[in-house]
Amino acid sequence: MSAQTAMEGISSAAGTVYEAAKDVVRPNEKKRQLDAFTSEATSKDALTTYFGTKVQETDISLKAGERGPTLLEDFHNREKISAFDHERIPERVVHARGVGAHGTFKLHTPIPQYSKAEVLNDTSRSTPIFTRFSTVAGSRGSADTVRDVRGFAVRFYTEEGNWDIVGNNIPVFFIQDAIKFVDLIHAVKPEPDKEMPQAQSAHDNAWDFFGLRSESTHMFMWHTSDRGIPRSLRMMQGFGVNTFVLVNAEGVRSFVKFHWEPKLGTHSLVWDEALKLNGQDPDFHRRDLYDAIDAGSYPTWELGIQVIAEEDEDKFSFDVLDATKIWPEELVPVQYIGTMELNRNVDEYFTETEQVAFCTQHIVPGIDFSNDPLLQGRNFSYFDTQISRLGVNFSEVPINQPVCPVMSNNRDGALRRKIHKGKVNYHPNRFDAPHAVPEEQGGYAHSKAPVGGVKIKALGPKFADHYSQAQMFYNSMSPVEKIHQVSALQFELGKCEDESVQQRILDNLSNVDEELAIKVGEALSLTPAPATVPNAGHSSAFLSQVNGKRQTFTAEGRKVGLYVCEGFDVKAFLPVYAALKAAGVIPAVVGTRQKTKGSDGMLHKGDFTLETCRSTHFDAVMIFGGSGEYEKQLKLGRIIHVVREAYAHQKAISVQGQACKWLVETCLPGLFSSDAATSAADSNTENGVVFSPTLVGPKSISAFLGLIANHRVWDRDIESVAA
Ligand code: HDD
Repeated sequence: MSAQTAMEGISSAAGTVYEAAKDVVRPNEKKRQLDAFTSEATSKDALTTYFGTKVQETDISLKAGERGPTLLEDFHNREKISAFDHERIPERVVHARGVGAHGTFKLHTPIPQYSKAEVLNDTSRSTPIFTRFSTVAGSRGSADTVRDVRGFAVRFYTEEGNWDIVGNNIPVFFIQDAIKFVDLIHAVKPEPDKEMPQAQSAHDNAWDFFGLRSESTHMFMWHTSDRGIPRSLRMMQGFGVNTFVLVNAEGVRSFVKFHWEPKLGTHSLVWDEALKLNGQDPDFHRRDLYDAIDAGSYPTWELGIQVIAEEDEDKFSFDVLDATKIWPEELVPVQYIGTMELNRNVDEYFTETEQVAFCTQHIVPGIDFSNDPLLQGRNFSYFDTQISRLGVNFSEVPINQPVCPVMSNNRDGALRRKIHKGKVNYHPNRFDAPHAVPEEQGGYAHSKAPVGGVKIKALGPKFADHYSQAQMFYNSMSPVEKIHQVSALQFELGKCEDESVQQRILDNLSNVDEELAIKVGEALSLTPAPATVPNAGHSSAFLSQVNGKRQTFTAEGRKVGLYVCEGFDVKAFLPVYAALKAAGVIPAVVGTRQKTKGSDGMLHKGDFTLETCRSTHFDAVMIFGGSGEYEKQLKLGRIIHVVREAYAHQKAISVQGQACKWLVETCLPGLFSSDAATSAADSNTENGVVFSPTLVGPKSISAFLGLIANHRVWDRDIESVAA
């Protein structure tokens, strides 16, 4: 190919790809576009330098004699080391640790009454999606299961341009005004003197800030609830958090909050599990997402909207522009309008997940910004930060390119790829190229909204209420969630060293709930001040993960560890494996070795050994029996620990054959009735343990699936079992 042809290729690459993409099925648009930029080395490819010279030797550098000095003349050596030296780009200031996946969005309920956005009206479309989940505080290499808010950023590659909803798994934010974001993040990130602790809010500076800015109380109640340690990224709600505006074809504006509702329900780890997983599998969440997608168990979410007509904005006790407040679903129901499915893992982490550059300012006609004081600052910050991470031409990175045509008079800047032909780069010009587009033909026109007032550094009066929704959140929790919250706060504040920090938070907590503050204070040997804003007793039926109206209970997508030893009962094992798979469960076989001999005399390859996983990797465990010397193998401390730990983490357990008696007598003595292990009934269940002394019948399987679907055996007495 001549240089000229190559350049023409580059100059038209984006346009050609778009033209080609128009003719194919829509969900493939982004994939085809990315494929055009993708290369994969095969054994047929020659190794070359960046500039195409074939390389003869890449393992040994050029030297003056076999044992002589290395020569600078070796351009391949220098290029290789130099490229490596510059491999890293600045990690995100926040949300540095993340994982992304591709998917599609399909609308099922058009909303012309609220918005003229095509993506929210055309049900024939399948819009390509890229979603990135993240933690907030940790560095790029930190662990997944820390207590933190999770980022939930979704990009729609619409035919009208990119639309990004850059949200979290918690519907409210710590602060009300973007100017405080810098202080919030400085306070929460590792303390500046010793750069500790990593990926944790459990330190003086974070709680100092939360205490002094009581507007953060509502969000830290969510953060220290079970929401701060999600079971899976597939099992999280997502929220746009900020108030946006929808605009219909008549120009009528409505306030909107965006919601993502997971098909698998909203579930969490327990704290002991989260702590252990940080060491046992720091990639727990990203692995879980990749594995599920690879297994064809595609996670889905419903896109929901809460809408408040512009003229109704003053009808609520909260300010609709205040990001520290939810719009209770009792007052403003969520309307579900479409489904997002994540169905394709990335090919390369860096070029896709690391370089994706979300911006809250990426919106399309039919969507607009409200005066939410957090939002305008965000619109500035995201664009700005992408310039420092990726350079001013970050829009040309393949993952950031829209699937629709792009043409502007912006030029130059570092690493500009596109070669524009022609004479003009300004507007107006004698060719009218490119031309502005009237609103009725799809040009983005900012919606007409009245603006007034004097310049002032202040917030609306309702922003001053910092406690009523924090109270509502706590009041809405089930008893077990309240217990978790007390422990979480005792942990977080217990890690603070400055008593004044602890005391201020306790005093603020009194305004949420005096009893809560007293309980937390007990662990700190401190007494909270009496409430100045007593708990008004309001609650919402939609907030609890245990008994909330939004919750979904399903065994689908759950991981179950099937434990086998040498000589395991294959006849009992095979139907269970098949039944779990049929229910959408992801089973994993754990053996004492990589290959375990079964009762059929064959070697069966497992997914893990007792060394390579722990009970924490699974939602439920099942231990199989066998014949002969089998019981001896069950005496291994490691496998006994699997049962005790899973029991203490309130997980469903199933035992078969000899494992029944072993569980009752060796693993958990004194916790079961004497005939639990021997009763021949199909489906003999006690304390969330399903016993199958012979084969595992259909009733036992459905009892086990039912327990898995419930997420935890919440009423199990775990006091006597250490995890
Ligand atoms: Fe932010 C990243 C979510 C307020 C400034 N933010 C970032 C990401 C998410 C959020 C999910 C990661 C996106 C990705 O996966 O690449 N941020 C939120 C939410 C907020 C919020 C839900 C409250 C409603 N953020 C917020 C404010 C500011 C920022 C008020 C600044 C004034 N956020 C940033 C940033 C980041 C970012 C510094 C870091 C990396 C990036 O943008 O791309 O610009």
